[in-house]
Amino acid sequence: MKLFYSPGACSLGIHVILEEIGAPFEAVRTMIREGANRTPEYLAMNPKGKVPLLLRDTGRPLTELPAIAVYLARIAPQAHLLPDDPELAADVMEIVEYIAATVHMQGFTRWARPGNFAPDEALHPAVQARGLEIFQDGLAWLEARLGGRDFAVGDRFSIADASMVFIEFWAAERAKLTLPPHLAGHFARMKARPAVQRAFATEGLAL
Ligand SMILES: N[C@@H](CCC(=O)N[C@@H](CS)C(=O)NCC(=O)O)C(=O)O
Repeated sequence: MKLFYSPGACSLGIHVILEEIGAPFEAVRTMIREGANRTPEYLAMNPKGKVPLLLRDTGRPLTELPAIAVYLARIAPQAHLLPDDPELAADVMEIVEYIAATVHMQGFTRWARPGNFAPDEALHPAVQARGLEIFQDGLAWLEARLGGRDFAVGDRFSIADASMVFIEFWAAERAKLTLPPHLAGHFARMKARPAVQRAFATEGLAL
């Protein structure tokens, strides 16, 4: 398998999952800043021009973080990254989808890429302010949901925890926010995991 990632982008969540399951994969650096996600070769694989992109062993591309996360969890059942219990699996997906669809796309992207939402630069401060509000609402929901527990759902690491890693990273390192206490503890526990450390090291991110 090949993972196309940009350092510190949402692809970090998939990178962590790949390291957790321990399957052989190649991490292909695709710098968004340099437009590597917009070359004809890349667009031929992913016309959306986004990371993460997973090229399966069959050569078929797969996009969208929740879909890739579920795929990886299903092909590596021994890693137990998506619970068998439908109640717990639904709880995991509720978190993964909320992160992907709302906290990321509605919140963080508005703050980081206001031009995607309003071509008029005069509107960018307002777009960014609203994005930050949505992002912070997301952090508050995740904080309450996590409570004093070690993992997002149940008593073991899942694709929900991997998804929380890149949100916590963005909050602490990109937006320079102070993480609320439960998320701060979760982020620290995640960063102590060898798989997370390998993903950060490959992407050149400081722990
Ligand atoms: N809905 C997609 C969103 C992917 C996405 O927006 N990725 C960002 C990086 S975090 C990206 O590739 N941006 C490049 C661009 O918009 O040019 C998913 O969940 O995988």
